[in-house]
Amino acid sequence: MSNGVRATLIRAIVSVGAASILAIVFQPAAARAASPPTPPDAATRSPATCTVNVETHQQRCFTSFRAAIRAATAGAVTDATEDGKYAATDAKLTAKLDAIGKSSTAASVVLSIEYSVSGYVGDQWVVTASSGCDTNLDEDWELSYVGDRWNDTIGSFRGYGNCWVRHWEDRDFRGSYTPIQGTDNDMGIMNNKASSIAWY
Ligand SMILES: [Ca+2]
Ligand SMILES: [Ca+2]
Repeated sequence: MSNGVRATLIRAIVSVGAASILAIVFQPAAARAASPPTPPDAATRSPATCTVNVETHQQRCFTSFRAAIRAATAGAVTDATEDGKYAATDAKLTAKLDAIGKSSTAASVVLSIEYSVSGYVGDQWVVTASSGCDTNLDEDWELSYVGDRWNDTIGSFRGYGNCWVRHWEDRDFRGSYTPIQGTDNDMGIMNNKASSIAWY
């Protein structure tokens, strides 16, 4: 084994060790029981564009991101892009979803949009609720399991309204977790690992 290979191997081992220590140190406070979301009927389109409601756990998949956003906002936003690529960096869409998220009269609000790939690309999963997040950093909504379709796939996300988001490595808010963030285009060691999520 050359010195270069050995150094790389040692770095890899140290890196894994650090991740394990993080997993041990950052244990969530409590596990909360809830049934997982039901699987979507048509999530095979690529990229898949689906919605989930955190209260009913109902998932629906759509033929375009525009249609998904129309449904997620109960018809309030009809002009999102067709494919949803980089939607997290779309200032006009962000302003509309932020306003709906902070509204007390909206029928359906978007808590966050989760992407299967870092950089806000890949499959899109639009998370909705009947109301948004408040301005206190207490927990407002949670999913104890993201469901088999989205488990270990999330690579980037953006929260809307007042919502900030935390992702856990394991279901029931266990294992390593991300900081509470408004958005993240690269989830680092938590890339493709999230199994439960909470919104604050
Ligand atoms: Ca996981
Ligand atoms: Ca809150």
